[in-house]
Amino acid sequence: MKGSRFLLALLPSLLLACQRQVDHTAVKTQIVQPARPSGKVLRIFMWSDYIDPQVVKEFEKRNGVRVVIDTYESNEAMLAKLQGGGSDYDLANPSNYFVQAMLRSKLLQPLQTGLIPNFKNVAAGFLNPGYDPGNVYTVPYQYAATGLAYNASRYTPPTRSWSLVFGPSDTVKFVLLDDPREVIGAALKYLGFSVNSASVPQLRAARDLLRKVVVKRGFLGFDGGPGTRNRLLAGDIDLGQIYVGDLLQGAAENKALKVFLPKEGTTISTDTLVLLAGAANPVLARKFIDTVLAPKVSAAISNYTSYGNPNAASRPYLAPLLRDNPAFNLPQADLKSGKVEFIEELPTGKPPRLYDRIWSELKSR
Ligand code: N2P
Repeated sequence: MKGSRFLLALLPSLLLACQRQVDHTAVKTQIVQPARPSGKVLRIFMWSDYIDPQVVKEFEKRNGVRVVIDTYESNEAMLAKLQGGGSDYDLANPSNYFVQAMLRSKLLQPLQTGLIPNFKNVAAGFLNPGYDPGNVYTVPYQYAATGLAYNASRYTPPTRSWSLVFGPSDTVKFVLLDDPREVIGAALKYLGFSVNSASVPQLRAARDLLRKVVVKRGFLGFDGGPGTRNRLLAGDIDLGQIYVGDLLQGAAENKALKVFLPKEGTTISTDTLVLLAGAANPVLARKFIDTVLAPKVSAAISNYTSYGNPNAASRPYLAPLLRDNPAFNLPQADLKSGKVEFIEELPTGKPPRLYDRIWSELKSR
């Protein structure tokens, strides 16, 4: 997407959606005969809990290859590992706002979408995004907003606000995402600022707020999406900041898990698939991207993960939660208010350094 686009009109629907269970069985992918094994291994570095394992198995059988997927729970962890070398992945899965940083680090090679026939299925609103003009390096994979989740069997939030965690009260046990742009972004939103603020006074205000938050007795630390979901399921915490899809995966298991988008607004991001510069198997990697962009496969993935699907051709195969809910369809006309705001890359220089300093300080407490 170019610039910030927003979802205010979609909030009520998403709130409703967040209370519903996902039908993981709605779309079945086709079972295929195994091809002769080629000995090839496709290595993918991906956000955790972000693909239907059945899709991976079928790709392996159809192509006679092995697929190895290693996972991460933040863009920072992904980039640090790839910058550190020593990994031999073909594909990675950065969020929109990390694509340019990967390019600057010379980690990417052009995808050549002309070699990926199913690229034609990408919905118009996700084509030619500001973070990758012309889709030279990325295809959109899935997207999600971030919310506050709770286990209704042990806690009823008195308000649908970030004040539950950022306000002065210290009566609930909670965790925040182990993700600097999400945590600082949520604090900025709570204070009425943009999640992409590059204003030093605004960032200092967010820092001052977060300094008070991390010393609360109820603050039980930073965690990833799946970790937060599991702590909610186990009843270890009352509340957790979480990527909505990760929570909805838990809601399919336990109806007491609920999530809402706080009234002050929140973040959203698109996660992409990129071909790494050092890919050993670029042809197979493109084939994998082509497969996940096939309408039924793309739908099967999102039906399994409960994340937003940017594939126009998959819509007929999406589970009702994803197909009929405008929160997962991003109508362009509704993307304007700024309440739910796409995280974007920060301008280079002082603001990113301030984000880094705030995050190091918070994590060292
Ligand atoms: C998957 C989390 C992906 C959302 N577990 C992060 N943008």
